[in-house]
Amino acid sequence: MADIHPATATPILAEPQVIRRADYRPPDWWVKTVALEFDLDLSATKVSATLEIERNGEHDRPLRLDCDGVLPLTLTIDGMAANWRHEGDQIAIDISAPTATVHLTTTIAPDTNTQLMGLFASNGMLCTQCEAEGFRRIIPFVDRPDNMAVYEVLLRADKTRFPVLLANGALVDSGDLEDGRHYARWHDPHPKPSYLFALVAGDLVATRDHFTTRSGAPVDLAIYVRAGDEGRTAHAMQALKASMAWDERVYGLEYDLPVFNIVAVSDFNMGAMENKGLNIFNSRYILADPDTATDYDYDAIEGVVAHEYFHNWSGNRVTCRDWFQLSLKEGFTVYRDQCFSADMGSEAVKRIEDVRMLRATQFPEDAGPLAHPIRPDSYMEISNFYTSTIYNKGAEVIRMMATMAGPERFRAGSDLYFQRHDGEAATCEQFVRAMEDGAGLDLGQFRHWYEQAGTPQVQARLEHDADSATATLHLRQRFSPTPGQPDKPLMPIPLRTALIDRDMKAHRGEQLVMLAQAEQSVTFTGFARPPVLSINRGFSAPVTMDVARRSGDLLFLVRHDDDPFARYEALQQLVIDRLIADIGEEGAASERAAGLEDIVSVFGDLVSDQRLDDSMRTEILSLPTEAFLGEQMLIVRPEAIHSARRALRKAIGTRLLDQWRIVHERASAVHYSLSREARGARKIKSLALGYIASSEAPDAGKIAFAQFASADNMTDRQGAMMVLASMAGDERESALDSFYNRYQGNALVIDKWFSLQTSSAHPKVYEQTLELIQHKDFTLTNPNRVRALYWPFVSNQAEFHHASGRGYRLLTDLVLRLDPVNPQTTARFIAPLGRWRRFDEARAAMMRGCLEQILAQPGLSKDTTEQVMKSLE
Ligand code: 0A1
Ligand code: ZN
Repeated sequence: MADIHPATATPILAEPQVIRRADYRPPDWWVKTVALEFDLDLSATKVSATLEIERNGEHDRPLRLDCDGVLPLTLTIDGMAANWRHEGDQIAIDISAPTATVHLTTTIAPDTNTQLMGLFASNGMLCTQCEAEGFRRIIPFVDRPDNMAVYEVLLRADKTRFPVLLANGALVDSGDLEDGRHYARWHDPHPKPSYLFALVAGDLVATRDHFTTRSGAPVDLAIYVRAGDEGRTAHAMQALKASMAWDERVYGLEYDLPVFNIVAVSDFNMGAMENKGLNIFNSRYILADPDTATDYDYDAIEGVVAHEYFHNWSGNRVTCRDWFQLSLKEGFTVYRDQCFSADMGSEAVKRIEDVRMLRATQFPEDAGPLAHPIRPDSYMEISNFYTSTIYNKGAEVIRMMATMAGPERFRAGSDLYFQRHDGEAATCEQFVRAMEDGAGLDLGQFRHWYEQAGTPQVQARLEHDADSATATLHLRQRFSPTPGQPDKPLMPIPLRTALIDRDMKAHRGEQLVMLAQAEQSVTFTGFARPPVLSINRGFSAPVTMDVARRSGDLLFLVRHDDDPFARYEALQQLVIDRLIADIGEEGAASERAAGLEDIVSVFGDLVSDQRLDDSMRTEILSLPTEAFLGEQMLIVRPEAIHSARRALRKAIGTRLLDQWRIVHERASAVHYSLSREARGARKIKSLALGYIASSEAPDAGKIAFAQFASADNMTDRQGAMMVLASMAGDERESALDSFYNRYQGNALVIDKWFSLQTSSAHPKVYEQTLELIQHKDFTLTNPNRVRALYWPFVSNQAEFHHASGRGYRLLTDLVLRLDPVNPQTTARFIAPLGRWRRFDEARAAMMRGCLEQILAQPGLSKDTTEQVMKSLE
């Protein structure tokens, strides 16, 4: 008689293992089809699965199924009860036939699933998150992306509590059952990996629309939200339709199912998930109306909706062979969504935003203990590799290929990639090969971008020879060691370059200079006078540039460069140089004062420069963050950075006060709309308000409060609130209270209320943060709320790195409390402590002490353990 093991609640405990890319082997058994039946219930959902499996090649190895906290209650092979045994975090079953039907059942408890992986409950609804390894928390399975199967899913549930039942693909049948229950059967014809499986059950309302693909196929579109939220889905729907049309126009890619469903949930670890035909979104990336969402939120929604939609091809039709290839789908899809957003709005502003994000998140990651290549070599917990490196640097690597190929050849490369690999689980190497063959690029040396971590440093110097009327550009590339990679091969670095004539204030055309050697020189002819170097235009390569310049060149570029990114960059560099000199008290005081004059005067010119639109103007006139300034220093000095930046803001605010007032008034007269002009006006309005406040003008609080009180949209309200939150006085308290009361019950706006306070420059921000942790609306079970409170505090450099170490302790306390609830979200908070090498000895010792304290916590999750161990190495 077969031994049927009872399911147990005991987790399978295995030592965290290091998984290596070099060890990849295809699975021993393929699961070809999956038939799932769910009896859905918040506390006990019963799952029954029938899997058609097929031996992969000649061998006698057992079928191995991955499990996480769930074991089969019953298991049969071809109708006969079967034995299974534990092997680490898998179960193994001996099977003699080459093909077999596996039937198994499990029971799971969604309402205690606070990790939000697998099947979980959120506000009374049920939904899944299976990427990367959540499916194994529903049933034991060959839970790896190279196993692609066809799924049929039958959902049964109480009709009153769960009137909506959704899964991947298309609805094939539905109806009522006895006892107030009902069912829905869904079929997805496209073979897919288990990480793209999804189901949703709940009391939801749908906003519906239609799209007809360019070959004439009709698609029903729906966005499901909780009752009451349906008035906030129009923008997301608009973005979805625009994305569908854009992918047809730009990549020739059409949608491939008769339905496309989106569901918004409030408890979600990440932004959104591209499950085939059933995207599940963090509600913050769906819900928007002018009263509750800022212009920034509108853009984020457009970008994330597009990102998930684009995954239908770059991710779903062509998926990843293994998780080391994650950037194959993520880097490419981020690049695609960046280009989409650039097309929908301003290309120049979008590029600046993307580079700012890269520098704020990816550069520090690449310079610290968690640095890894965009195609990593090993990991312990794959959830830790959904990083800015995989996503944003991954996108930069694709962008470099696009720059080298030009639009037409790049499209030929991507066409070939989709043709060759449609329906497959592919690798980064296959993408590169398709680009070589389709776009005609030689990417031999370029492959190093996939292999090595760290941000390359490029030094540039322009040498002029009056006799020969030539200018020679001398370039060098350098790399700093990163964990496990002490020496690095050279990489080809595409640098869009122009030499600007000092008299004409123009150049004769841009050139793509490929820096492929350690040192390289390029000579340009026909320059009687030394031109001004404009390099890495549009940020064509994700590198740091160290350019030897004559004094005045940066000012010249701010005024005359025709590349908007280069213009922005020149002013940022000017400001950074100024601040770093102030912090280090470098140079004579008189020189520093002259430098300040230059900055104030160029800011003054740009405030009213007719060539700039308000959105671009705001980008250019925003100062670099304290954290970014810290990145420029070997040892970060938080207080000195804070006061130098504050002093510069004050000087710019005070000296240009009249201009800021004029801008603020001008922008305040523009009525609310989503037009570019109106959005630009709102953006510059709050920037101007910020400078007015920095000037410490006596009426600043009054102006800010007036903007707050008269605002008819969230952009203006939040912009004013940000300024008020950093001020002392009644206006602050009264605005915060009125904001809270107005939006009580709207979780996304209450998130803003938390963030506004913990990001402020108020002298009591630490004490206020402690109070907010105790607030009745704070909870550890909602990732948005946790991030809303803690991220701004942790990113507030001067506060988090307070010399007493209190900021570190506050974060450590969070980590220890959150880890048992939600390890994935917890692990993301380790990186700020991992930057200890960049701080003075006293701070470094305290940061390390906190990491050690975390590591000593019994039962610490694999996610957090990996990040802490790497941070201490
Ligand atoms: N593939 C998604 C990101 C994602 C990854 C893991 C998740 O698990 C919690 C959720 C979402 C994307 O790139 O949009
Ligand atoms: Zn993605």
